[in-house]
Amino acid sequence: MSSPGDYDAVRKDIAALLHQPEYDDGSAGPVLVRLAWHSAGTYDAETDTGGSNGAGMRYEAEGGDPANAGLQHARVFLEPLKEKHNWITYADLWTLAGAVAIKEMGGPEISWLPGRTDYVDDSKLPPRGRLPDGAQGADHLRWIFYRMGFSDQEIVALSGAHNLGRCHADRSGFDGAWVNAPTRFSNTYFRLMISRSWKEKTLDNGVRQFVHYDEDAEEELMMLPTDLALMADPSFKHWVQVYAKDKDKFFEDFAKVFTKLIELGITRDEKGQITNTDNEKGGYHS
Ligand code: CCH
Repeated sequence: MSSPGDYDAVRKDIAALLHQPEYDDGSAGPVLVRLAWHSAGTYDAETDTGGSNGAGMRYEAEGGDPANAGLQHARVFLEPLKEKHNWITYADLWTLAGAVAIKEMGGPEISWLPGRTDYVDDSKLPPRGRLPDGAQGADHLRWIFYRMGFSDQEIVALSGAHNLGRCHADRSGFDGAWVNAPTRFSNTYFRLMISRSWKEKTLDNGVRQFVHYDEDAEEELMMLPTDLALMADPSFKHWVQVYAKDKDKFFEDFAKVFTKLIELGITRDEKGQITNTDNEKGGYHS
């Protein structure tokens, strides 16, 4: 147990749980970052639905979306922390875990504010299909990310998270990691995108992705069709080039845009208190 509001105690425990020698590349970090992103990336600005508030992924309607396959691993990693610090909401814990994981893996400091509730408003449950499909191209990326209010520059900066982790054939159907050191946050993803030649490959399961075999690497590296769409579109490509050259600029922009992502759908007063959650009206609690 910790005292309610002791987020530093939670941060410490998140940092300590990242080391998972038996899991993937030895770290829970990448899948925690993906959990934070998918919890928030359902937001729709026009209807003000979706977003990290509410932690709807605990329920089948959202958690069972095929786009969220595999994220139960992230939730299971965090469950002992939720028990220990039972005053924190899932919505805060998931977003904080992503922010702490990025920093612990060598990335920038992400500014994070608490206050999300686990209250789910049925009328605001996001429909499935709001998360991006890796098999698509630039138009799809714009359709998904403009809906949340992101610009082309922000789309590219956010995509840089693919410097972390890997695809799992039994989760998304895609397979492999984007970079050689997938638990170290860097701009390598952008550098490899530009400097290597990527060949189309159809996996045994029929899924199409792009691959490059690097002599220094133990395994073939990969890119999704959506990743390489960033190179095919002039406006996106500009930012890929900027971030490939300038790691500090990437870190700075990534930190800003990740904070924006985990704040989608949340309005705060000048003290930072969330003003648009209404626990009294309809819906249900966990
Ligand atoms: Fe992603 N991502 N992502 N992604 N993603 C996958 C894995 C990770 C897309 C598709 C996939 C973002 C944007 C996109 C992470 C962070 C972010 C996988 C493999 C697919 C497919 C899943 C599996 O098989 O386990 C597509 C399409 C987009 C479009 O833009 C954004 C934005 C972020 C965060 C800011 C991370 C981290 C992973 C690795 C997860 C792991 O388990 O290792």
